[in-house]
Amino acid sequence: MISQTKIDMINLMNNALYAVAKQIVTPHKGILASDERPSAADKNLEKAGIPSNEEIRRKYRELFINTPGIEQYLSGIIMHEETFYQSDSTGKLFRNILKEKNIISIIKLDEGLEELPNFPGEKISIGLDNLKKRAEKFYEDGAKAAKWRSVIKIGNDLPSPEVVHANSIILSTYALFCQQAGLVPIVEPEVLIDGDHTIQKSEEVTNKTLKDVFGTLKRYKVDLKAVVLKTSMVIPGNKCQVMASPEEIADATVRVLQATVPEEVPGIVFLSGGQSSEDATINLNFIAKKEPLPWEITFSYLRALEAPAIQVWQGKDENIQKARNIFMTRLRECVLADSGIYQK
Ligand code: 5MM
Repeated sequence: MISQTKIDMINLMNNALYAVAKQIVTPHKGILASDERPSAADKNLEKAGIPSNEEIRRKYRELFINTPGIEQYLSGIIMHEETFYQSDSTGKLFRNILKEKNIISIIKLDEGLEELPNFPGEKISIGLDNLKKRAEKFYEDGAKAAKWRSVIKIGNDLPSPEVVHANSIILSTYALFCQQAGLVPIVEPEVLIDGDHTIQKSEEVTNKTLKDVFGTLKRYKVDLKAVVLKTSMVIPGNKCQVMASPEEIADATVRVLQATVPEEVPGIVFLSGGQSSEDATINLNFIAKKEPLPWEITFSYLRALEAPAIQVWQGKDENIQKARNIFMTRLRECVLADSGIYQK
């Protein structure tokens, strides 16, 4: 029999998780996903003409984290382990800076993607080995939530139900270890934009994926009140000849979410997934106009928030102020879109 003390402890821990999950989706705030792994960050910076190394990556994170006033717009920042243990140029740990700003430190826990043998072109996310220990350590060091991304690729005969389900099991296992360690799991099954698929195909695949993810989370007894969903919007592939209007995107996205996401889930955050900054903002705006919805919704963008500022920064100190102004404008625009009142 479980003792009363143990029951009280479990209740205390659950209530703490619920409070963090709610804080992540605080109305009129969003998330900055600044969590690419070092190799991906280097690639992005180099694409923008900035030769990269560990120190440049540190400066790149500092550019955003030390922008004055971000706490008005951000409830959380997702970081890679490298950033989580880095400091700004005065030696202050990034995670302590966030704590002072009342921004939640969210740690990326997946360790990337691996092609699954016998399923060419399809990937599962990896990193479950040692997850228990890593989750506990990050919690001890101040993380309050975590993020794990799986990808679902649309193509001829793709995705296969097997790979969709394998990713659901992995996401559910991750979510369980997180909650046990005191971290709120952000569950991110990203349906990729790559391809010539139509919005109808994207809707069908997103629907199947989210059904499978939530069915599995339930079967694994993950506490859905302490889960945040990070999802793609339902959009046509980036090589599709037929465009979709923001209204069509909002309709299809909300239709899928209403059919698949249980109401006990406190919030849904959107990734930008390769959309332009402008499209990611306009589409969020149209989705937000469809309120009231049973969950809080907001943004959790990487490229759509950071890309315009990185272009201006160019790795140079003299451009920091200008880049930060652009970043603040992007945050303001996304927060307006999150309320459905953004105007171009
Ligand atoms: C693309 O950035 C993240 C993945 O990085 P790795 O490939 O290095 O693991 C990704 O998880 C990101 O946090 C989200 O997808 C949101 O980013 P976007 O740019 O889609 O808004």
